[in-house]
Amino acid sequence: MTDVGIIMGSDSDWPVMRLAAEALDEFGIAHEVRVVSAHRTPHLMLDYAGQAADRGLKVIIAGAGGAAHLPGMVASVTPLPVIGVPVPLKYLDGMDSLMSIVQMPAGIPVATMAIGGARNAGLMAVRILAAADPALLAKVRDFQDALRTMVAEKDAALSQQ
Ligand code: RP5
Repeated sequence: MTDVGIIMGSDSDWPVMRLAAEALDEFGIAHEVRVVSAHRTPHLMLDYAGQAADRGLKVIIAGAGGAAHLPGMVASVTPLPVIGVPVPLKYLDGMDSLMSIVQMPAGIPVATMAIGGARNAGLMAVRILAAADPALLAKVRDFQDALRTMVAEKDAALSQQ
């Protein structure tokens, strides 16, 4: 069963979006990866968003750059939670992508990550799934413990300087 759909407006987004896939892999979450463009393949986008829940997906991670309409448009069609990733492009440092995704009208939520924040998108999807999965929730707790340990070790190393 594939739980998470990772979609992006172009294969040029993959160097950023692969971080979401890697985070899901770390937690053993089955996912699919597709290029679905709001502007170049609008009918495919509508089909994908319209069928996602019935196909068994539980979360969609959508990344796009520039005039990044993909996450919001997908969220307007699917009842699933949509996590948006603003992909930084050559100009405007990703601010255009962020603004295109974050300011959604009331009623159509998109959980917008930081510019280039695909790893957190993957981790957010894990947390959403973990809310109804005690075994996965335990893995999230272990992950948090590992972060605390990592910081404590760095703190100890620096304090010995
Ligand atoms: C957006 O246009 C895509 O998400 C991508 O970030 C951007 C540029 O696409 P390419 O011209 O690289 O295919 O829709």
